[in-house]
Formats: sequence, C-alpha cells, structure tokens
Amino acid sequence: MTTYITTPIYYVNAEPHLGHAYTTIVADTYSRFRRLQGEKVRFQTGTDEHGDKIAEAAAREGVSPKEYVDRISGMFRDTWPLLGVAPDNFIRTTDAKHMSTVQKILQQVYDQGDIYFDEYSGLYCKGCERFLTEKELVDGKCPDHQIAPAQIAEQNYFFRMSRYQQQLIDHIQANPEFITPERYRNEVLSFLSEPLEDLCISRPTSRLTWGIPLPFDDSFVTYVWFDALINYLTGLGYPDGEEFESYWGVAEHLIAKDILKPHAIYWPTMILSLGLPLYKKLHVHGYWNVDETKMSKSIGNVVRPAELVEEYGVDCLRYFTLREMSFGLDASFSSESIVARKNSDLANDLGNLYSRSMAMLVKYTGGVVPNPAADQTSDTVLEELAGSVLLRYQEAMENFQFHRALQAMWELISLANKYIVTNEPWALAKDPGQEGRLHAVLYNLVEVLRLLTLLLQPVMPGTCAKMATGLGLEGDSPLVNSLEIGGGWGLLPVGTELQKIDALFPRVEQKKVKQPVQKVSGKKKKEKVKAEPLAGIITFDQFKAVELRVAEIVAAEPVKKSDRLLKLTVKAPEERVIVAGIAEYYRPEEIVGMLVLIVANLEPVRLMGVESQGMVLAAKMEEEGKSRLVLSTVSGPVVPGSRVA
Ligand code: ME8
Repeated sequence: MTTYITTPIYYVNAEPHLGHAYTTIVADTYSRFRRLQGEKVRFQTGTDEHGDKIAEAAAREGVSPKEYVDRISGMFRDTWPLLGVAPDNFIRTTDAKHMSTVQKILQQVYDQGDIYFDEYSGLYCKGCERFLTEKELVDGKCPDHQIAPAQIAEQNYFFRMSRYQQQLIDHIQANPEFITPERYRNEVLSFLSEPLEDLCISRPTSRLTWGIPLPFDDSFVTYVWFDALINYLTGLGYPDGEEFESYWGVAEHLIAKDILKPHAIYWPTMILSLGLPLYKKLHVHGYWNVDETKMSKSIGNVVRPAELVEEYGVDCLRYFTLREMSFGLDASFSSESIVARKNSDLANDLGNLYSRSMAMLVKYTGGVVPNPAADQTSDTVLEELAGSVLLRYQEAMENFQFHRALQAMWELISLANKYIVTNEPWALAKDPGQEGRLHAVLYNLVEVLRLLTLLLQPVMPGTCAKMATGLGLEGDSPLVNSLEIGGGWGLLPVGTELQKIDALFPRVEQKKVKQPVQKVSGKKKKEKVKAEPLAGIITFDQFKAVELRVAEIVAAEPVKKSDRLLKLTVKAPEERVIVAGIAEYYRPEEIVGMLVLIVANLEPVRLMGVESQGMVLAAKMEEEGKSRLVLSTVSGPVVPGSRVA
C-alpha cells in the first residue's frame, strides 16, 4: 500500500505562521502514521511563488521577485525541521522542471480545445488572486480579505471548466469520501448546483510579468492557480516519472477551507481535461483564530511557530495543535490553552505516568523488565483497554480525527495512572509473598508505556524516541515502529534493561493574566469593554469562605417539565437535595453512587419548583462546536462529606 499526502504550497509573500504549521504538522503526522502501518509514503509540501501578491511584496521590499522568493521560500523550508516535519519533497513553482511541465500541460489543454480567448470583466480580489462572484461577497467585500474587489475588464484566455461540471458532480456523488468532512462536500455540491463559469487562466504581461509565459501567446503569463495546482503532478515527475506511476492514484490533498474552491472545482476539472484519474481525497480543515478572527498575514495577527517551539517545545506544539482542533472546525489559539495542555495532559498525565512507572521499576526490579509469569492473580484491565484503544486510534487516524485518536490514548494513560493507585506497588513491595503480583503490575505498566511510545510516535516523534531509549529499545525497533508487529500485548522482552532519561515534559508556569482595567471616563459615552477572560483573582480568605465538599449521589431523577435539570439527593455527610443542569449529559441511573464535588454553603434557590441546597461542580468542555459538562469527581475512595481543601 502507498500513500501520497500533500499540503498546499504556501505563498511566499510573508513568513510561515501557525496556520501553515498546522496543515504541515497534520500532513507529517499522517505520513508517519501510514509508515507505522507499513506503507510506502510520499509527503510533499512547498511554496507558491508566482502572481500579483508576490510581485507586489518584492516591490515593497525593493528587491527583484527572484531574490525575494528565494529568501521567503528558504524560511518555509527551514521552519519545517524545527517542527519535527520531514517532507520527502519540497517543491517550488519557480523550479525549471515545474515551469516547463506547466507549459506542456497548457499546450495540451489548448490543443484539445479546452482553452479559448475571450474578453472578460469581473470582480477581482488580489488577496485570493481570483475573480469572485457577487454571491461570494459579504457587504461588497471579500470575506477573507475584508477588501472590496476591483472591477477589471480585459482580454484573456479561459479554461472550459463548465465542460466538466457534470462529470465532477457525478464523481462527488458517487464517492462520499472524495471531499471530507461532509460539510465541505455539501458546500461544493451546492456551489456546483449553479452553472459553472469558465476559468480565466491568463494575465496580460502589461499587468503582470512574474509568472509562467503561456506557450501559445507570450503576451500573457499563466494565472497563478493554474500554475500552482499542477505542483501536485510535477512534484511526482509527471508525466513519466516513476513516482508518478506509484503515487498519483492515491493522492490525498490537505487544505484549509479558504482554498476549497480551487481544490474541489478548478483542480478536478483540470485533471479531467488532462484525462487523468482524479485525486483520491481532499481533506479540509478549519481556521486557527485569534480572538475570533482568522489568523492571517494580511490581517497581521499571526503566531510564529518557531517562537512557540522555543517556548513550549516542538512536541508540545504538535500535540497541542492536533488535540485542540477538531479537524474540519475552527479552533482558537491562546497561550493559556497551550500551557494548560502542556501542564495537564503532557506533564501530569503522560509525564507522570512515565516517570512514576520508571522510578518504581528502578526501585523494585533494579531497572530490569520483570517477568510477570509468576502472578497468580493476574488482571487484564490494561491489556483490554489497550486493545480497544489501538482499534479506535487507527480508525481515527485514518479519518483525520486526530483529537479522537489522542483522546483514546489518554483514556489508557488515565487508566494506567489509576492502576498505580489501586494496585499500590509500594505496598506489594513490602510483602515478599507478593513479589509475583508486583512484577505483573510493573510489567503491565511498562507495556502500556511501550504501546504509548508506538502510538504517539506520529504526533510526538522526538519524545517517543526518548521514551524508546528509556525502555531500552533501539530507536528503529519494530516494537515501537510497526503497528503490525508492535500492536500486540506482552511484547517487551523480560530482562530488558531500562535506561534513565530526563523528565519528558517540564511544567511551564502560566503567565499571570492581567486584570482587565476599566477606564472611568467622565463622558456619558457608552463604554465598550473588550471581552477578556476575567482573571478572577480572589484572596485566600475569600476562597476559604467557599465550602467545597465531597458528596455521594444516592438518588437522581429528572426534574418535571425540564429537559436540562436533574434532582440529585446527595450525602455530604447529611442528606440534601441539589438541582443540577446535567440532564443532557448524564442519565440518572449512571450517576448514582458517584462521588462528586459540591459547593455546600450556597444560599438555597428554587429551580422549577425544587429547592436546591448547593451546587455540583463540573468541567465544561467544548467539543465539535458543542459544549458538554463532565462531573468533577475524586480519584479514590473518600468519605462523603469530606472537605475539599
Ligand atoms: O492559498 N488556519 O497559500 P497560503 C488554518 N498558495 N490554516 C491556515 C490558516 C489559518 N488561519 N492560514 C493559512 C495559498 N493556513 C496558495 C495555495 S495550493 C496549490 C496553493 C494554511 O499561503 C491552510 O493550509 O495562503 C491554508 O489552506 C493555507 O495555509 C493557505 O496558504
């Protein structure tokens, strides 16, 4: 099996930011995952170097376009290794090979009558480098660039896109996986329900010279999109390269929704005109936003990936982006969210599991993988969950559901951390009669670490290389490099000597959030206070006034005439009733017996006719655009009524 995965080739009119980093990290992670599955993989990225935007950026800097594109393309190329990204090919549209193939393709399409000369007038957006239709405008402006497009009339060459409209519709309808997630497929089909206009594919040299000359009329250069999309072929050595043979049939393109139309409409119609099979899949993701606005170089609100790597580490950045964004939807960047992920998911959950387990192995077995065979009371809880996590992981990774794959792995991490607490290896170690059991518990833990090293490798390759060293494995051992060989249980050889390694994820301090300052102004003007997250700093005495307790839910039932509320009877330690807005997330029977945290000294309130004597604490999560409440609980058995300090 083979995989060919591409990113967009990025415009070199500004340096790389988190948006570019995300797409490229996804492509890198996916190609590493396919390699773990034993596939032959080709991963291509590169830079898009012709067109108005680039010519203008060079002019602004007072350098020749060539000098300019060499410099910025170099910045993109140099950024990828900093992010642990290792493409197999980096293509530039100024490469001689690419330029000559684009000309050959243009000639072929022209000769077969799919390109004609005509006069055109339309609304042109420089930011998009394409003509927009009236329908695409919002308040007369391009929604992506917030500028009104210019009315341009000129004679140009056109590609007969309309000729392939029906064939494209049929293909999309017959292949539900062609464009995913589904919302983007629907968007494309809805666009295609109107008659498709032909595509203007030239620019007169009187207006732009920085482009590939048309082979049949040198008073024009090629429209940048017609030039750029062809990179996916030229990067494989089309038409007669060996790579073209092996990889074109399995091409998967990865983009954000900003360039859906060129990839889902221009490109497939171009491919059909060339008489080639269509690409296999188009994967479309959402935007990284800062303060609700798309991160973009033209808006100027960019986050630089190299700086994030410096501050948080490369694997933390990779993990954060893949975990935080549900593929297909928008996500927000903030330094608070990356710090929270690092401290909680990486340092606490994964880092602690690794360091605790390794420390116990050093202490109780001298750092040698013990033999679990003598255990008379063996348990399979970790093994069973590992099996189901492996299946869910593979399915999620194949479907670009990276956050789901990571959630599944974190279930295993969380169970392994609980397994330590419930099995108390330190107590087993005190009793010589329990040595067999101790060894089995430690073996199960070290085997979880090995599996995590295998599964996490596409996301955090550097960390996993360290973890493999710690487990006494060679970096290229199939036990941590092949899902087929390493995906089973009980594979880490007994007697393997573990190695000491540094902490995987040192914690980072959350920077102090500034208290929003409200200016008091004498004028009667309505003050617009910018919505900032409230730091909510309180004194210790204020905190002490809040009485938090552990409560056991002894009964639960829906509150009449409410979809949202459950009436809980809790013991804390006296019995009381609390009304909680959790009916959408929990069924009454599943929470009876649960130990939860409550605020015990709130003034009672009546909710839908029921008096509530307190409040249950829950974490609020945003998942796929919906929020969800998860009850907070305690990690071990606690007497109901205990104070939470
Ligand atoms: O469009 N959030 O190049 P480009 C998520 N040269 N991803 C983002 C993003 C954001 N805020 N901003 C950019 C071009 N991206 C053309 C492509 S391909 C034949 C030609 C990522 O530099 C995302 O992958 O504007 C998006 O599709 C791409 O950068 C656009 O890069």
